[in-house]
This record gives sequence, C-alpha cells and structure tokens, in this order.
Amino acid sequence: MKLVVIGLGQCGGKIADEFSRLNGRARFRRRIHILADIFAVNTDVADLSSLSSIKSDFRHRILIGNRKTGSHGVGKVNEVGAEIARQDSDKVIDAVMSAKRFYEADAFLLIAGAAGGTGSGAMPIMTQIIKERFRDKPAYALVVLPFEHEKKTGVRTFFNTATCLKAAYSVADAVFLVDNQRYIEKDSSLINNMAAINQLIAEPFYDLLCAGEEKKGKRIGVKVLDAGDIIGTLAGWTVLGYGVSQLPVIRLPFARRHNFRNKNTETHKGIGAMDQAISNLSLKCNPEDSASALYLLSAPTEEMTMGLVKELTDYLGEVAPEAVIRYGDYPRRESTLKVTLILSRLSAVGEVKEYYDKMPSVIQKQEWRQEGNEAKLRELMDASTPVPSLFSGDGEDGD
Ligand SMILES: Nc1nc2c(ncn2[C@@H]2O[C@H](COP(=O)(O)OP(=O)(O)OP(=O)(O)O)[C@@H](O)[C@H]2O)c(=O)[nH]1
Ligand SMILES: [Mg+2]
Repeated sequence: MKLVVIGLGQCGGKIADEFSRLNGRARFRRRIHILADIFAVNTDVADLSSLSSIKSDFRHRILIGNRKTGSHGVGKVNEVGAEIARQDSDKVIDAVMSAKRFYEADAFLLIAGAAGGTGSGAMPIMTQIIKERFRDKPAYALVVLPFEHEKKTGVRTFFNTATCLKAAYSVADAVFLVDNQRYIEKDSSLINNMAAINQLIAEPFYDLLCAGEEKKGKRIGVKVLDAGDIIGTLAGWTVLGYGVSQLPVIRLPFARRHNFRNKNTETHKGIGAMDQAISNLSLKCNPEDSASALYLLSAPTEEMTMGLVKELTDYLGEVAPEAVIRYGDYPRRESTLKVTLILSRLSAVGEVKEYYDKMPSVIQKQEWRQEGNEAKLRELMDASTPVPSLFSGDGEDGD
C-alpha cells in the first residue's frame, strides 16, 4: 500500500519525517516504495527547517499563513491554525498534485499533535479539503494525544485536543489514535526523547505498507495483505501496535515443521508476539469494542504454517469477539516472528470520552477566568480615576 503522508505542525512534521525515513529503508532494503510522497506543512519556518529527511524544497516543506503569523506558529490557538489552513490549502493541493507518484497512491495519511495550534486546527480542515478534492482515495488522520503532564498546563490543551478529535473523526475515513503517554509509561527514559517516540509511532506501519508492495516471489505471502484489506479494515477510531518474538538464528527448516515440540514453541512465540502487540497498542482500549481487526504475520517462510495462522486468528477472535478479522502473511528472512495489529471501528474509547466530558467545565473555567480578568481590569481602571492625564483636553483636567 502506498500513502501520501502530510505532517501538520511540529509534531505532525516530525512524525512525517520519520515516515520519510521508513520509505528510505523500504527502498534501500526491500527495493520498494511505500510512500507516494511526503509533505510537512507548518506556520513555523524554524520547525520546517529542523526536519531532516523530507525534501527541503518549498513544495515538500510548505509554509502557510506567514503573513498572519510572521512564520512563528499560531501559539496554540487552533482556531487560527484552522483558518490559515483554509486560506492556504491551495499550496498543499498543488504540491500533492505535482507529486511524481501521486497516481500510485492508495490513500492519504494526515498527521498532527492534537494539543498544539497549527496541526490541531489545520489537520481536520486539510483532511476535509483533500477528501472533497480527491474523492477516490480515503484520507486517514493520525492524531497524537498529549502527555499527562501537559494536561496541567491549562485549558488550551483540553480545548485543542477535544476540538481536533471531534473534527478529525467527522471528516477522516479513520482516525489512528496515538497516546504520547503510552510510550513513557513503558520506558520513562523516553520522556526527553521525542525522536525515539516518533520512531515507535511510525514503526508499525512499516511491514503493513511493505507487504502488498513486494515484487519478489519469495517475499510474497500465501495470503497477501494488500491495500484493499487495509482500506476494508479501517473506519472510525483506530489503534495499532506490534509485537516481536525472537527466533533461533540457525533453524533447520524441515526438522522444525514435523517435530511436535517445535510446533508448540512456534505457536507459543506467535501468541507471545500477538500478546505484545495487544499490550503495545498506540492507545489504551478494550479490544472487545473493536468491530474490525487486522493482523500481519511477518516471519521466515518455514515458521509460517497454516496451523500458526489458525491459532493466531482464533486467539484474536477470543480477544476481539465482535471484530471481523482480516490477516496476511509476509515471508521475511529475519530471525524474528512479528505480529502487526490494527483494531478499528472502536465503539468506545475512554480517553476520547474523557476529553469530551471535560469540555463543559473547561469552557466554564475559561469563561470564569475571562470574567475574573475583566472585573480585575475594571477595578484597576476605576482606581486610576484620580490620576491626572498627560493628554491635554482629556477628561476632567482639560480646563
Ligand atoms: N510524539 C510527538 N509529539 C510531539 C512532538 N512535538 C510536539 N508533540 C506534541 O504535540 C503537541 C504540541 O503540538 P505541536 O505540534 O508542537 O504544535 P503545532 O501544531 O506546531 O502548533 P503551534 O506551535 O501552536 O503553532 C504536544 O502535545 C506535544 O506533546 C513530536 O515530535 N512527537
Ligand atoms: Mg509549532
């Protein structure tokens, strides 16, 4: 499957840069393209300059709203981010249309951090415009939710996140939810290492996108996972993750398959990788709430037996009993057994509901704060009444 990736704002741009590196890896190691093109869109020229893999010309690093923001971002006001995206959308559409591989693309992926200003506001607007302009290709959103500590920084974090989630859900064909907090819960050393978090966010897409693009016979699975399977799976709230089990470096292909002990180990490793994928999902959710799931098994050909595929499908069926399950196998030479998992059409997402539930109190708090500030300002103005004015003809001391 080939994507057009568009990163908006700083967070979106950095993750798009990571996708660009994945594409480089696929070209170098597997001789295939998994992206039709990659763009970063921002109101902040410094953020665009800090990218390293996305092409540095103005068609790939697109500066929007520079007259309005002086090229320094929108300072967390996502309504301004949305307005600028509406005004400057032509720049993005023109760039997309001039992409060399645009007509090979199966879908769009637009990425942004929900709590900022530019990406949070611009991403849903650009998704809507892209959907209107290119009706034959689905447009997916990838929304990054803020860290726990950011929730303490004021009402803007809640306002931006809730409005971005609602708008993205209403326009995108599916919304990938990625919770920044998940990555530091698993490894607290990552708190100051955004680049490592971005790698972890992009990585599950690698095999998913590569599998259907392979041209070499021995890399093509019995059940190829192609763009149709992925598009058929994705709708609404979506999460993804992957798990890996190590295999012995030296394996004897024929001995393994017929030995019942080895078969048991193989199943064990497969279920282990699936369990890891479930516990590593990009946002905490209950798999029972998913109505559509997909997994890709990447492993050496000799490990990929029909028995293992059946075990994994049965296992996922128990974990996500309501889900229509799609799967694919991807023969690899590496000595690992990897399961990439997508859970989609989620009917309940606690984290999203929490943002929506908090909105009335956030708005009320904002109004109270505004009223409080205005009252304090009035008091200060009243206190200034006896102070003489320096402007002649101004008020009481004029004559
Ligand atoms: N995973 C990840 N999250 C990031 C990154 N950069 C920022 N964020 C998150 O994104 C949110 C802030 O959004 P930014 O992308 O910085 O904001 P912006 O879209 O550039 O908007 P303005 O700077 O306000 O114009 C916060 O929740 C951050 O935690 C990144 O490189 N990776
Ligand atoms: Mg910014």
